[in-house]
Amino acid sequence: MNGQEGKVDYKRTSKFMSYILRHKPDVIGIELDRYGWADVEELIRGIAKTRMFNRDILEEIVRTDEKQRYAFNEDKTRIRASQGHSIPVDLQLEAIEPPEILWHGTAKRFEASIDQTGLNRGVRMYVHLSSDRQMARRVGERHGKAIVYRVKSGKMYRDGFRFYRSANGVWMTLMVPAAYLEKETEPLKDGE
Ligand code: HQG
Repeated sequence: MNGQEGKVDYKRTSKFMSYILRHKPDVIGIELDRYGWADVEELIRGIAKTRMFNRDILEEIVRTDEKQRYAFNEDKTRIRASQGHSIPVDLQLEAIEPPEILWHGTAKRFEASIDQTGLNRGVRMYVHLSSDRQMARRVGERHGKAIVYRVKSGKMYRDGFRFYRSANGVWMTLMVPAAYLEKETEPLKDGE
């Protein structure tokens, strides 16, 4: 394939892009710089080796992504993922004060472990938290039957933990000790 044939599967291509830009740029033989940026031309050439891909498709994916996962630099010669990395990159985010409460959705089967050791970042650079409880539930449902934790982020901040907010609005911190977690038991009300 030369990148011009076949039908475009936007969802799968976007997932592949996430994988490249967050975890494994070497699958298409490219490198990210220390800030997580990939060269747009290199990315296009690399992805087009195995599937229909070109600049228009890339721009469409970036523009329509429901979580705004990708960001171009100013002159659109470089692109990066706004969060979710396992590769250690410097997203040049400043530590800022979080809302008093943030949310984390996860799988019910992780509950016992989380209750013991708190939230760990696992393979990613940060634990990801949401300001939106429903969004947290959806994140949890990716892993199976979901459970949602209420994170006392304001208290954590006052106790010296650092928080960052990604370009697409995801809150991030290195870890959440169990003492700052409460289980969300109330059913969702309209508008929450
Ligand atoms: C869990 C998506 C056992 C943690 C989302 C999570 C997010 C523990 C899983 C972003 C644990 C890791 C990240 C402990 C944490 N014991 N399990 N002590 N501490 N865990 O996918 O937060 O759609 O790496 O609860 O929207 O689910 O890809 O993290 O369930 O922002 O753009 O270990 O990915 O964004 O799973 O998701 P993940 P996550 P995208």
